[in-house]
Amino acid sequence: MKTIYSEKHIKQNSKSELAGGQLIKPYECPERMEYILNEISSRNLGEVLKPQAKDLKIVKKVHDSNYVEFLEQAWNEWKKEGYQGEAIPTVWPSRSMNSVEIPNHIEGKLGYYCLANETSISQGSIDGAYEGVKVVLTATDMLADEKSLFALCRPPGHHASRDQYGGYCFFNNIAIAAERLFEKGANKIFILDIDFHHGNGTQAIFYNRSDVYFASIHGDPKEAFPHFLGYANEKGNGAGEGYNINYPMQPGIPYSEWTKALDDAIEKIKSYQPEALLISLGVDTYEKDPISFFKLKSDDFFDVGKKIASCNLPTLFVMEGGYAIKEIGINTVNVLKGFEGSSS
Ligand code: OKP
Ligand code: ZN
Repeated sequence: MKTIYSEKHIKQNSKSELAGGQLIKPYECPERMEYILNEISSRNLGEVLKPQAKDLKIVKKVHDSNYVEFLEQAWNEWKKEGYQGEAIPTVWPSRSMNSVEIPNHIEGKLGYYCLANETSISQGSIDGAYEGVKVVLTATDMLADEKSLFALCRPPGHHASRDQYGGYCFFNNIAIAAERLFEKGANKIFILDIDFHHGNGTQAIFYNRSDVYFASIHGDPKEAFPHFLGYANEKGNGAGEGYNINYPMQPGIPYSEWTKALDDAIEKIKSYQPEALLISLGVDTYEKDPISFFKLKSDDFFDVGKKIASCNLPTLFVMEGGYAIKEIGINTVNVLKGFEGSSS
């Protein structure tokens, strides 16, 4: 399987994440990519190619233009205030303040466009996020000639909605892939999100549509980020009703439990008969992940890939989370090798 990767993801190199009441080194860090690339090369997964130049106008089909313009200016506006640290919001339009006005001041804008404030914006954050978009567009355009591809995106994308960032995500890479396939004439796409966290952004973007079926297996939002979306009763709306399915799962579950949800999702894929399958591939379901609570073992990831392959569809894997850095490469490549038929 070919991998598309841009070393320029490094432009997103924020130094701070607000976690546990402290500013810590972000879990979502550039080194994650090094471990994955090393494993791809040592196990001969396939070629690693740079992204091609792509027209980025498509970003504004998935995201609101005012959101994109906000992101492009946010760091400059923050600096102009003379603030010394990275940009972190401090105030939100929360339930008791429901004005629809968008503030002018950067403090207000951050609260308007941000859904979770572990994600600091710094110089280059958005340039880094655009690299992820180039990677996913290049991979999507190659899917016509390849059975499967790996878009090694960083930063991740599945928490970003049309007009909100957070959970380390700015642009929703996998939603942009789906949009690109529609531009090229596709009629039905299935997105399966196996990251530990609910893909709230992807769900929200396609919630009213029947031409994108979204399924997500994740930590129960009662117990896990993003906490305010991802319940089993969210089934889609209007034309989209019946085309969204969530599998919230309890803390501590082993692969034997988790994979029952995967089996159910695979049945949904087979009966929907999409033209392509897009996988939000997070390996934070791993037992040693520092911010998650499932108990998948490294060897289990082969079986995940094998089951995905049983759908027999053009398949694009898009990298999302995974924070047990030493094992992130092993776990990711195990999924991709499992897809290709290996079990060790
Ligand atoms: C991004 B992706 C845990 C706090 C969680 C944000 C997690 C973002 C995950 N104590 N903070 O889906 O892997
Ligand atoms: Zn995650």
